Amino acid sequence: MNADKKEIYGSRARVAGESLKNQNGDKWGESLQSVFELALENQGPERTAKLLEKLAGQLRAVGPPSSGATTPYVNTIPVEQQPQYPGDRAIERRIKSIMRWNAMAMVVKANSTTNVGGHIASFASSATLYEVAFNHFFRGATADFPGDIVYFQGHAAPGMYARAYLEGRLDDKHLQNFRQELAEGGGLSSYPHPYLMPDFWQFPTVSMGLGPIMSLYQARFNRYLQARGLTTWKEEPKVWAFLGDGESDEPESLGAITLAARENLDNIIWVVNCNLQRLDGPVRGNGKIIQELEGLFRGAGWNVIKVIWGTQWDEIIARDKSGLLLKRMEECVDGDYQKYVVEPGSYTRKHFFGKYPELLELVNHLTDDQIRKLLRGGHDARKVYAAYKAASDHKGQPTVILAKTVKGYGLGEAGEGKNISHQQKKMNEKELREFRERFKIPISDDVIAETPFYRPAADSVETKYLLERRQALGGFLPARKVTPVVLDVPKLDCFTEFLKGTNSEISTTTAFGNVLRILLRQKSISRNIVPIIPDEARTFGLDAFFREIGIYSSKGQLYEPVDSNSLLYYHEAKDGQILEEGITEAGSMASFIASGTSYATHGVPTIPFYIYYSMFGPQRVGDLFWLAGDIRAKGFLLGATSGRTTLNGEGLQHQDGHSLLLASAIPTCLPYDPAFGYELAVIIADGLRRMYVEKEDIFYYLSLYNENHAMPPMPAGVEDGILKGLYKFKAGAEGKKVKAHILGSGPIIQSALKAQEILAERYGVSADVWSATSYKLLRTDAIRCQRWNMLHPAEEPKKSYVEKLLAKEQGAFVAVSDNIRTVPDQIAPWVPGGLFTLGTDGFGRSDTRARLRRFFEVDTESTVIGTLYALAEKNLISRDVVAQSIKDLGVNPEKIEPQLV
Ligand SMILES: Cc1ncc(C[n+]2csc(CCOP(=O)(O)OP(=O)(O)O)c2C)c(N)n1
Ligand SMILES: [Mg+2]
Repeated sequence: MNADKKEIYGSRARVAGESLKNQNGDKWGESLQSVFELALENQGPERTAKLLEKLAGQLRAVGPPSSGATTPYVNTIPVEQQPQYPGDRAIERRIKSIMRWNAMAMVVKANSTTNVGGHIASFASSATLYEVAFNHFFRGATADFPGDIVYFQGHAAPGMYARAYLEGRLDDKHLQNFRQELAEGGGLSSYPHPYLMPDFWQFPTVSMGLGPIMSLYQARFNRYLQARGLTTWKEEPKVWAFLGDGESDEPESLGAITLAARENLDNIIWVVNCNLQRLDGPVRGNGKIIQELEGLFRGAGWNVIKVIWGTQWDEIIARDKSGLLLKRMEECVDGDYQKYVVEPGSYTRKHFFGKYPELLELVNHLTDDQIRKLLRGGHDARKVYAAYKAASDHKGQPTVILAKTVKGYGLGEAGEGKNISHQQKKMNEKELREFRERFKIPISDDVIAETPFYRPAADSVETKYLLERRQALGGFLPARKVTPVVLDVPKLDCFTEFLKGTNSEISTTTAFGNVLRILLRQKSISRNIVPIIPDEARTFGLDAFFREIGIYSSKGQLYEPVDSNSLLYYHEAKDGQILEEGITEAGSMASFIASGTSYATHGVPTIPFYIYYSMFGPQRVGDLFWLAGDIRAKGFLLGATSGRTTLNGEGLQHQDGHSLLLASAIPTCLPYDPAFGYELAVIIADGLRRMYVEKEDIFYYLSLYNENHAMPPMPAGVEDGILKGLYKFKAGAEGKKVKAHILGSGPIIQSALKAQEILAERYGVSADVWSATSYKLLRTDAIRCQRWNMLHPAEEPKKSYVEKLLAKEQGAFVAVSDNIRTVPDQIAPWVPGGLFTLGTDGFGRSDTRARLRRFFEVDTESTVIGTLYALAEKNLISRDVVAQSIKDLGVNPEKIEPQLV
């Protein structure tokens, strides 16, 4: 605006203000309205919004707190700003109807002969939300574009299968075997599971909340990859996440939304399908989920687009000059809106419009049936398109679209809007006929009861249109394609300093830091390494990396850090390598997963090393650990400050003795409990080879401890044993009559080594000390052999590694570790003569390591006593020796028992 105009407007406003001094509120309102309109016209909406925000700020400073978080209960995009719909709505509607049928038929058919379950109502409510995106937004992968990243709502999976069927990617047999994956010829998995359908699904979403949080960290990871020059994309992919309104109650769903705003992630679009219902009933019967979410997202700095009312409402809303309609829309709660779906139009006329008789005039021209069919925004392709377009074009902020829909849309009596609709899996013949009529599916009466699938011919208008749209957008989706990229990973000889041992006493956590430093020096992979830390780098002594490789920050470092004078200052940089996540184990796991799957998502293998407080691993975010297996993530999880007694002062909530067991339950996870630096090097070097050269879809879990001790050189020939889970570390004294074996892990192997000396010196026992690096791997190998033997009784039985290794060993076997006994007990059935285990069952507490180890009976003295007891149990020594040792070693036999029940 030029200066003259500014002057004119300024003085007009002052004059207007003066003349209003003695006026009533209406006049003030009109006047502000005209200033507002003038501002809009001359300054445009964005600048006007800024000005209004500034004024609102001033108001807050002087006046009562204003809610300000929500906008009226109408569509965010006004009709005038709605773009033309670019597609052929009639054909798209037909395609969508066919998908609705097939998605429903798949579930009904499967449940007619089995009890495998499935969901109809979720996709029924979100079909338009997906179809508009499939026909106009989702971009498939091409040579120089990795494809948009889409998190499909898990329960809408039948809809995605129905589309793939029309696209010709799935056939009748697949659909027939929905949820029957073991049927002949294979079947379709219940939900998005890349582990089960590795060419199709990319992102598991069905455990509510995990899709949403992963999508946020994925969008941020995409920025990280670009900032570090690891991509060559023609354009940036968008990350789309579809979630349920009920799902928004999961802390993982909303707990990280500020990250997206803080990082200006305009590459992410969330679509919340607000059908107002979850599984049992309404999401917010007594409130309005859309308004609640709007307030939250706006407060978090997101761009919020509400899609509440369909096109037919436009003229009704336009004719309401009194504001009463909006008042009515706002005072109704979601429970009311749900009721309007299940009742006839006459009910809505009477109870919704009829509350204020003036409103009845607005719908006088509509029949009851027409009132019933007034669409909600999420079912109106034009409204949905407008929202997607605005979201795609929006800059500087993430966008959430809150789309109002009807759960079970189109199911009619069978479950539209009903509280039972989530669980609906069956439909009777009458309901099937109604569905067919409503969506005009050409299926005849004589076969309808069989719910046959319907696919238009390859040369039909529908199929041609659908394929043409996907071709124009780059290809099919979802599709998981792995580009075979092999990394040149370092060999073990890079780690000579570990193989030779160290003179100084260090912990395995420090040893890991040294391994990481060596890896970061390897040109061939250093760029691919992604260190992830949730605010614990100093705890683990890794803070030197801050300066060395920088902390990733999209904004660089806008301030001078307080420690800028020190060598190890807190260094944030636009191309920083470390993902310093702050205190969020869930967010850090989401980053681990984004990095650990970038080989598949982007064809760019990255190697995550996520190091965290062991106790806050699988126990805290176990569902994400499990998902890491499903999604075929690779990388290293490092549970530091591990061990119920090794982390000593922190007490009950921190001292971990069971993560190894929890991690053992994940099929693709290799859990290790290394004792020495060379074991760590062997495991990591081999892990790199298996994951990034052999391309195995596995990941590693390593316990790291913070106790310093000597790191011995690697004995010859133990590599294979380290990797398989057990090897002899130090043979017992020669020339003793009685033989025993102590299996030790982590720092507690030191108890075993000291016990070895005492046993030889005082009790005449030669005890071999073995390093048990992975009980899970030993067990897996053993059960595989056992199973093979069970099924091949006539053949030469196979022997597992642990059986072969221990076959010729004499005497008693004892295991000791800083974990609960169940960890070593995993191999007990295959140890000759059984295994006696010492461990840290029970709650931890704070004290010195020495006292804690005595308390849990994993110290040297308890290991001696335990070994003698195991020998006495086998009648290899007398019980008197055990009694004597208890006295000798000063252990109180009446001491309290650590585990209470
Ligand atoms: C973590 C977790 N808890 C519970 C469930 C069981 N569950 C599956 S769907 C569902 C209701 C979903 O409601 P909503 O998110 O609103 O999705 P809609 O089907 O209504 O679109 C529930 C409770 C789950 N899948 N994951
Ligand atoms: Mg819902």
